[in-house]
Amino acid sequence: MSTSKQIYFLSDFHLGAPNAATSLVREKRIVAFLNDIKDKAHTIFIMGDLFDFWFEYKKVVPKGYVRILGKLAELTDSGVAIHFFVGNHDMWMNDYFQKELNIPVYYEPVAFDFNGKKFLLGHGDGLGPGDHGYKFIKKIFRNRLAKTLFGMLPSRWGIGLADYFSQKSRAQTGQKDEVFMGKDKEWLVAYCEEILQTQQYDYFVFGHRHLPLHIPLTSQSTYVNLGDWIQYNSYAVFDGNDLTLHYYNA
Ligand SMILES: [Mn+2]
Repeated sequence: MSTSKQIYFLSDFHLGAPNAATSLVREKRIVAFLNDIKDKAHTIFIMGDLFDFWFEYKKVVPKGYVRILGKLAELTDSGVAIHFFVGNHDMWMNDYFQKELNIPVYYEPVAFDFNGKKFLLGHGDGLGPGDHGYKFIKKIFRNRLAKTLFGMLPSRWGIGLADYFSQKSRAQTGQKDEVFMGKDKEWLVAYCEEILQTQQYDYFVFGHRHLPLHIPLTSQSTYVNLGDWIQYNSYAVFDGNDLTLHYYNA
């Protein structure tokens, strides 16, 4: 890897929420950011919740989002590698990103090695202790039959239903201020510390928390949370040696 080319990490755009007009402003900001980094980026990781809701029917994808999809296509066409981890809001991805955008899609945390540093990457939902209610729901949503049945609904109902639940979960999508609970109470810290018992990683990078965090776990290991693009416009950059948090100011 050339050290002049950087690796970028960002997550939690929640495009579509809370409404088309507000989402479009955010989408344009993210596209402007991607445009800014396109010559500096070797690889870009989008770490989940790109969409507030996404469902791919057999022959049809949801309307909208053409600016960001076009920008992602432009970047991969020009040789920037882009990887996507599904979040809890867009776990119902199929092969559209792979086939149309040449972007691999991951459904679970994955280990990567960059310039000799070990990374564990994931969206971050359902990891660590507790949160049993969500873990149960995640099992249902990840169930193939549930996805197939949802896909059999006319898209007008399916997307309508999704919009309804999206409205209900609006409180989850950035309307409330996330606060740091302290290192002992952050469940992703607990998850990282458990992994470190058996395996060394230099960096753990997750989204989902909607709060930018850069937390040293040991002298050799750091947990970074990417924040979001609703409130923070935050992202992380690996320059070949260090992973740092930044805030985009258009
Ligand atoms: Mn999210």
